[in-house]
Amino acid sequence: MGLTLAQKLIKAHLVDGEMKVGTEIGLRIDQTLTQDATGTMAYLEFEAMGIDRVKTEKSVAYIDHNTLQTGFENADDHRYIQTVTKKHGIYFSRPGNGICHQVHLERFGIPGKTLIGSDSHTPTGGGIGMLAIGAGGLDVAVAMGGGAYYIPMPKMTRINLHGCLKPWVSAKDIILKVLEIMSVKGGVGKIIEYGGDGIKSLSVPERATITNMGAELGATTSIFPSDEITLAFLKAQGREKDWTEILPDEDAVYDEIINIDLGELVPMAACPHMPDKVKTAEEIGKIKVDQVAIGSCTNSSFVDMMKVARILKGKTVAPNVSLCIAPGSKQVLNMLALNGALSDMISAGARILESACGPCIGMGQSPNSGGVSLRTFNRNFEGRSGTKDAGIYLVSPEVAAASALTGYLTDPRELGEAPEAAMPEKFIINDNMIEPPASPEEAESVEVVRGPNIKPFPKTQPLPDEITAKAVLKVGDNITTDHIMPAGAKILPYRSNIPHLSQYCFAVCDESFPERIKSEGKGFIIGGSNYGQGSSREHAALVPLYLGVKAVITKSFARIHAANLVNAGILPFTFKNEEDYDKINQMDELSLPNIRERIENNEPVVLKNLTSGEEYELVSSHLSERQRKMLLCGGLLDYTREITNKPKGL
Ligand code: MIC
Ligand code: SF4
Repeated sequence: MGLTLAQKLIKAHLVDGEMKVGTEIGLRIDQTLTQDATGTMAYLEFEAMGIDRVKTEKSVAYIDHNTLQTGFENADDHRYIQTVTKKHGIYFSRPGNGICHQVHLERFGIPGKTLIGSDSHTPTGGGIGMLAIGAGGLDVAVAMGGGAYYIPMPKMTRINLHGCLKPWVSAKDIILKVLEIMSVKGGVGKIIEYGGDGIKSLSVPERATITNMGAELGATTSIFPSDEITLAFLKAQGREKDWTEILPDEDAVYDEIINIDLGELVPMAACPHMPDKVKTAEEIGKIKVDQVAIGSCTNSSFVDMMKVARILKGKTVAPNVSLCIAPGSKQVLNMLALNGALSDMISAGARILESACGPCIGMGQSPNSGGVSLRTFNRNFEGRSGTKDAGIYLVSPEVAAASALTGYLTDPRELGEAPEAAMPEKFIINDNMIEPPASPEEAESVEVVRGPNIKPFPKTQPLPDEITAKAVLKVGDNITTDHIMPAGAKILPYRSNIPHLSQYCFAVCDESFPERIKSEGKGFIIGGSNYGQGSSREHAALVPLYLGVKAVITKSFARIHAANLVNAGILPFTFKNEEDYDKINQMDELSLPNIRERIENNEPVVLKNLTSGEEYELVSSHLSERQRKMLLCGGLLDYTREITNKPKGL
């Protein structure tokens, strides 16, 4: 039986387990990436492991999220990351150099390699044929130290793209269509492989737009083959020697096959507040727009920006619209500056932002209250923009630029002839903002600079024999990590200060939660399905750990968050019978009797409701033996210390 593309890469990197769907496999990791909002914690964790130099082929730290410096905190964290990476063998991409996923694709990604990143959009690398997976910071720290990365062996989904896109329809519309078909939880436990004759008309940056938003499907990752299109991109980046052809076997077997006719797609948008609430631009109609934001790791490539510049050229942004544009990397921005496209954007009235995540993570440019904002980004969760009642629509660069001119949501086909913008044969290559690490000899004298905002890692404890606590919070379906641990300009500077962050835990759902759990001292969280989707931020586990959350019991989990909970020593269980979710009320007193013994012996887990006298069966079979051992120790750090006999360092 032939292998799929992803199965081939898994097989070539398998160091533990069997390729049996659902069972845990350990992968050798060739490359890692971090960004600054998750990086500080990841490097503190790496330091705590006591390893001198990274063992990966290439590890890169990017500064792209916390670029608004309204106080010393972000700048201090940048200094810490710059010095700690220099010391331990990691490349450092300076602030201003661009968004991690865009720059990684341009300068470091290699077809056929494995990459994990402490950011959920790491699958962007799948656009170049990498097996690129988003992970928690602690997992990235372990991989930098040479440890395997563990995931449940995913199912294989094949999406065949047929034909060609019509004018004004773009890669963003393809992934919005996939989201419409599969939903935000349709990709959980799956790798999505793209194929079919239609992929030949998609350049690497377009493919990367699609694999990037595979994160919104909940997929483990998404991947395109490495073919002549990949070679053309690598050549244009001066890296053709990094190319190898990687295709699936002709007789590969997939668990699911979806066919999409590209010629039938039209411009679309994901409506507030979920990326799968997809409608066509025509269906939504001409709603008035207050803001348009173009950029993010999804749609900030050179070709995206050129399309936008061509649409804006010689026109003026509508008076009711604030248009901001953040080109994805220094390479992109530089090329736009040199070919005059930047000038076209500025002349039209665009507000040019630095090459960084910016408004995508709520770092500035929050819309007006009740405002409508069209964004070429990938997430439109409630409150993520910084304005709780704003309506965020996710759109292609074409829809965004057209709407910025008209002032209302516009199907760009109304504008007449579509702009031509092709991938260049040669990108401008200037890696002067990427600092290589110190040599092993020089590394000893590198001093790691730590600012006062860096606070210790929350305390963990071995799993006790029994846990009794209240259901301090009950939430519904599709809770995102943005709900659990919001981001934005006010909070992001404190990513290395868990006590400070804890005041904002679940602020979007229930502002009184932190106080309530603090006064209880401990608690359980009850959640619906797809709990913890979205961002990979391990803070959504570390902050609950700090506040005393002992277990999270849901209808189902998103993959990265479930792993982060285990890494933090918090028990993640699901209900055997989903109806039991309805039987628990917030503040019921719950108990997990003999929990240590049950986890140790892999026995069924029972949850007692001491308030109602009921009992519910819970599922723990998704926990691997390794994860059960981790939970017994109190989390991944304790487990790693135990198996390597490392002293407690943090
Ligand atoms: C996001 O898009 O939500 C982020 C910010 O990039 C996160 C990482 C983080 O929270 O730091 C992600 O996607 O993992
Ligand atoms: Fe940055 Fe937004 Fe991409 Fe996250 S999704 S990495 S915040 S641009």
